[in-house]
Amino acid sequence: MIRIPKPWQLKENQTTPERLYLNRRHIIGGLGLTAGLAAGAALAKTKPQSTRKALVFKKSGYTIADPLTPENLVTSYNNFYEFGTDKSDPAKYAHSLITDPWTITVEGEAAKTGKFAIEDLIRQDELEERIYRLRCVEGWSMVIPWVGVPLRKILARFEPNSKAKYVQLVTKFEPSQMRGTRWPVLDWPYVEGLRMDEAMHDLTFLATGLYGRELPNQNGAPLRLVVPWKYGFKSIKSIVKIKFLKRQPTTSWEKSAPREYGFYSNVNPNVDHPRWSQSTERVIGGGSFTSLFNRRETEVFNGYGDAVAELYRGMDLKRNY
Ligand SMILES: Nc1nc2c(c(=O)[nH]1)N[C@H]1C(S)=C(S)[C@@H](COP(=O)(O)O)O[C@H]1N2
Ligand SMILES: [Mo]
Repeated sequence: MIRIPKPWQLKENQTTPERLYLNRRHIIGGLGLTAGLAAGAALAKTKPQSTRKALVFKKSGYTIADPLTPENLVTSYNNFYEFGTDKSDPAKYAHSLITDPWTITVEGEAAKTGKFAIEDLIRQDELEERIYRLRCVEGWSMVIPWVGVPLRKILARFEPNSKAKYVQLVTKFEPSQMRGTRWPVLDWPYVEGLRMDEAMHDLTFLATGLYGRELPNQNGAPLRLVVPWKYGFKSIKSIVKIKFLKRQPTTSWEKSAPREYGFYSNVNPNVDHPRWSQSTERVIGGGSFTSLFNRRETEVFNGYGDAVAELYRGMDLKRNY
């Protein structure tokens, strides 16, 4: 599965030596910091790209045979509506989110509930890297080297009981730090959910970093979900609450447009969004030689059918979209 891209598959920005990258980041980061200091004390926690902490992690066998999306695109073309609905808004405004200290509240059908400091939940010696494609329902995708831990490892520590059939995850909601929440674009806070077997699946990942460093705020620092066989919006960012539930919870996108977004949201080229096709996707940052015009065919379950199709055996995936 591991594949080294051929030189003709690399764009200039992918071949830039790391040293030049760091310099460029340093310059961009420096400007960000100056603006931050001018804007006031709340921005003291600003994390310019160049100061993102390097993480120690083990490589894993989870990879895909496509070139990585350049880091500068992964961190500048985002969906994080709490900071605005434009793709460039999160990179501009998410620095105001204070990510340290960070507490996660665990509630519901489990033996161990309460408030936990992120440091106590995510142990640095457990970190691994996984290369997963993120496929947005809008019809674009990126290939990202995430760093984190499988969600199942974390959930198991709370000892969910037999009544726990679903997991709900909730994003931080702090209007003073999230300018986009001044508008009722979604019913804040952002909420998502998984069925217990989906949450406990080995592919389901909690990321604390990308490209070997801790997550930038715009990508969901300090902790975000990555469910590689589902549309990007399932991958909820900046998580502050985990709730074990008996019944299927509603999700932000279901609430905002129930005809367009369902609970399952599995990547499925055969089920169109009511307003557009889902059969192909635009590869952000170029993609490979074989994806002419930067487009590729969208795969059923984003390419993970062998691993996850059994979770949905007997279900009508046109109805359960
Ligand atoms: N809290 C929160 N999480 C979110 C979103 C959001 O608006 N708010 N957007 C989702 C969508 S639509 C996508 S495609 C991915 C984008 O992740 P990325 O910006 O790291 O690529 O985050 C998801 N998680
Ligand atoms: Mo998305």
